[in-house]
Amino acid sequence: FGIETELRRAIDNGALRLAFQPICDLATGRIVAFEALSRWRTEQGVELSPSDFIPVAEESGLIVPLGRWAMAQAIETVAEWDRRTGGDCGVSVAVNLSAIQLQRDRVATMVGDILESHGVEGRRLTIELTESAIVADPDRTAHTIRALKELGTTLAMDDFGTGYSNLAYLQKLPIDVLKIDRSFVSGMLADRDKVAIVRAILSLAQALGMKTTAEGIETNELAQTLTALGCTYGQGYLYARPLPADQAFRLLSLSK
Ligand code: G
Ligand code: G
Ligand code: NA
Ligand code: MN
Repeated sequence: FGIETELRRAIDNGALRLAFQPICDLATGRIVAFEALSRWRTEQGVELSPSDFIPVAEESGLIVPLGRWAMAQAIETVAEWDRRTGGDCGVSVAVNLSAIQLQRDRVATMVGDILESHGVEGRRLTIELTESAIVADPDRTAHTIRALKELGTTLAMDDFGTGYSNLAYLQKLPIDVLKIDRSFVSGMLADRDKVAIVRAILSLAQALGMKTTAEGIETNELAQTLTALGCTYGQGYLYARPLPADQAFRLLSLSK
């Protein structure tokens, strides 16, 4: 009923869009990737954020077609940017997978099929997972995560430090990147406790041979501090808001 029916129509009718937010190498300032973020403009003209409709999609099972749409759209966009560049456009794309998606063991097959049909290599794709996705069913997800890794994809742990998990999974799973949650990053310059948490995450990642992405960077001062602390990548309004695909490609072209 209601929102669920509308969401089903939105998936079928192309009312969903992806917005792309750049992720930069902090040491060089170069854009290395874009995170694909779903957007839904409803029939009433309201712009809904994923936190409004992903839970509805998960409860109704619509997360399966929605997830397939987002993955296909993101990979197709990179393939399109490659064509326009006349070769490798130089960035990868990051796509979010929710807990329920990760518990479906066919998700790796779905990703592999989409990569293949667009002729895009797995190394051009980062999968963003959350801790809650892993905790929900560790054995099942471990199997799926390894299958995704075998496709050559990069695995990033999103919202790191905000979940309820123990850290044993970091040892067991082939995680490449820890994304430091915005709640620790924004305001850290005026909060010693936040700095302590960020430092601890950076040191943990370094010890485990993982890279780090700081989310929610809004000022140059924050970017400089995080660079000095050894954080690998940065994402936030300082660089750009999530942008329509064409604007994202223009930004990429201008930054070369
Ligand atoms: O763009 P915004 O900050 O509103 O996104 C809110 C959250 O929704 C983000 O944390 C992001 O990880 C998640 N999200 C965005 N797009 C998708 C998507 O296509 N699928 C899933 N599962 N989560 C998404
Ligand atoms: O859950 P995830 O971390 O993937 O969510 C990303 C969300 O954070 C997006 O909805 C995006 O709009 C938002 N976001 C990205 N950069 C910034 C930022 O610098 N400041 C704030 N306040 N929000 C941001
Ligand atoms: Na994310
Ligand atoms: Mn995040």
